[in-house]
Amino acid sequence: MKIARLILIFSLLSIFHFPAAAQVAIEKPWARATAPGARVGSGYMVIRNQGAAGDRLLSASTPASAKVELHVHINDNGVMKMREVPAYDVPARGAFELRPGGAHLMFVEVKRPFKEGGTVPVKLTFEKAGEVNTEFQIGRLGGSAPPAGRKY
Ligand SMILES: [Cu+2]
Repeated sequence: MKIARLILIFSLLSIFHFPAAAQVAIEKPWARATAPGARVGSGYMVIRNQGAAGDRLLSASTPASAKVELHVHINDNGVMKMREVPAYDVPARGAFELRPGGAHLMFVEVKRPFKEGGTVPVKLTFEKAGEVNTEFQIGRLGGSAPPAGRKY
């Protein structure tokens, strides 16, 4: 009886220790450098979901700006506009890509300019994977691709 109970406890523990965060991987997180006096910055990455269930990025935060919003670009009668969205859907065994001209993290009220070569620590909160901490590498001002020659 006692052994059976121990086995039960251990199997329950292994369920709770299942590393949910390992289901989501962040690839090439990077942000554009910001001009002196600029109040907003933007960040990009690829969110890869290795899990069998879809997940959602619900929010992001950083000590480097007052807040971080999830933005998309939409074509409004030929005019590209940014919109805040409540979440990004990351499909099961798929990916969601943030890139210049598309979805991006908007750093609002940056506390000091983002300098090329620096990093921005960002905490991402997913519906299923929970909190994932990552570091955005700062690339060129107005750059359109992740900074080259950097390790991620
Ligand atoms: Cu934006």
